[in-house]
Amino acid sequence: MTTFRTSGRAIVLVVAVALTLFVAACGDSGDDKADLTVANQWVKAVPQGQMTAAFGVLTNTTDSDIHVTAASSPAAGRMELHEVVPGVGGAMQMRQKDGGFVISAHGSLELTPGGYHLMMFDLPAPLTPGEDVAITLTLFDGSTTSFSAQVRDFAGANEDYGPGHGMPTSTTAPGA
Ligand SMILES: [Cu+2]
Repeated sequence: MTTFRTSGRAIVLVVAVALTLFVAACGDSGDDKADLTVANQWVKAVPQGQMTAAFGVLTNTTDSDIHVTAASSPAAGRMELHEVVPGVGGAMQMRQKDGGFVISAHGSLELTPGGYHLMMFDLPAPLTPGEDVAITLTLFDGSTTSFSAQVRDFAGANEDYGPGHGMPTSTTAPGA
């Protein structure tokens, strides 16, 4: 019995040490990506509905191209990297950007309504102006960079980041 208890405690200790090392490793890789900066970032307010998009200017301060391969946010069930292209019949349609976004060495990429944007699907709750939304970008090397974007009202252009904008009206996109 005594032997059993001792080995039990030993196992708990080993697990605790392993968890500590794991957390430390994650912390290390999280904050070393200051070479991709984000400016003027914002998210379109959504009083109702489940889709919106985030915009801003991504700037690469390094000597090599940076590829953004994915995005995520606690304010969205899932996110995609989108571009807007002429579709059938000339209407503008948005779709996933093949290979993600590329920000060239010492260059910038503007994410703007009607152009590149960070698409947000399956919002669990409406987004009201003034709210802050956390967004994390994943880069090609697996590292991540996070920022906070303010929710703003936007009704400009003819952009409608809601159901029907070149997308099925179902919130379940194909291939999801
Ligand atoms: Cu989109």
